Amino acid sequence: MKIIDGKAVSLRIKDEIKEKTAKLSESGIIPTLAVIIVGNDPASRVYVNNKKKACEYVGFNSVEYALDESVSRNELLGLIDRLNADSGVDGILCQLPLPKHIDENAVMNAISYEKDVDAFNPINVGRIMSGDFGMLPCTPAGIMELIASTGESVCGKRAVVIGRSNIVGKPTAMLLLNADATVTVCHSKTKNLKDICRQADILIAAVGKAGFVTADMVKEGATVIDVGINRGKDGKLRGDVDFEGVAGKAGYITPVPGGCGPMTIAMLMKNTYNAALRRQNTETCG
Ligand code: L34
Repeated sequence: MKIIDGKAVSLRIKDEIKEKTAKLSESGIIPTLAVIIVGNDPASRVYVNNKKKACEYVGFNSVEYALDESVSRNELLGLIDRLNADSGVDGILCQLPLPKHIDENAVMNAISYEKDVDAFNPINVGRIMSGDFGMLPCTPAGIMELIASTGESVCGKRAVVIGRSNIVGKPTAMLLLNADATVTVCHSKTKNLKDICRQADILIAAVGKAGFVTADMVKEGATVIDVGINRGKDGKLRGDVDFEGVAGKAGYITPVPGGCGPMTIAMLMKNTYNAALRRQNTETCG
């Protein structure tokens, strides 16, 4: 069994972006990410801070908009409109989850698709469905990088994704399909989940339940990607995979922390850099 080191892979990607950013800034363009955080969710605070640190590391500007839990939908949409129109902003990210009184879909719709570095806007979602992979959602793109880092080919392999969320399960299934895997998506209503998982050469756990995937659900030698980040009462992070049990059976496995989390952030840096490159092209073309 080999542990896939998400921290190391993400650092390699960030270092590449750092180098390219230094070159881009010679033409006067510093990639700029606007990060919106609403309320006081402690986990969101950690993730947003990690994103800001990554921006600093690669040489981007980041601007944070910390809004009160009670912010109205119109105030939030007004801020997004201003950021959409601000030519100095390349990427806009509104950290999820949002408070219940704000419709997340409306917010994702409002972020201009060109600045949508999460790729949650329906235009970007639709592009992925139709085979245009220009802007990829960060966690799924990070998962594909982690699989690629093993050197094992995805082509023709049987991939099983547990979880069908819009931000992880569904887009990850599309990316695996595009890489020529045979993909099955499982969820809470799936019958014979264990039997299906046992057929997976690549098993993606995006369930949101600590230790959900146990050794009896894993094929010998499978690549197991753990997307879960569950915070226990003791404050310790646990993935969706029972790491101790599954590690003995998997060929490759990602840890939590240090697996998909850092990769999500590295791919955000990549999307923001690419958005800034498009700004450079527009500016030089007048
Ligand atoms: N808009 N909302 C938007 N975009 C996203 O891409 C996200 N996501 C998810 C939650 N909401 C979002 C994230 O940023 C999950 N997520 C995320 C980002 C970073 C980390 C985990 C999840 C991360 O840094 N994880 C570290 C541990 C952090 C800790 O100590 O809690 C890790 O090593 O896994």
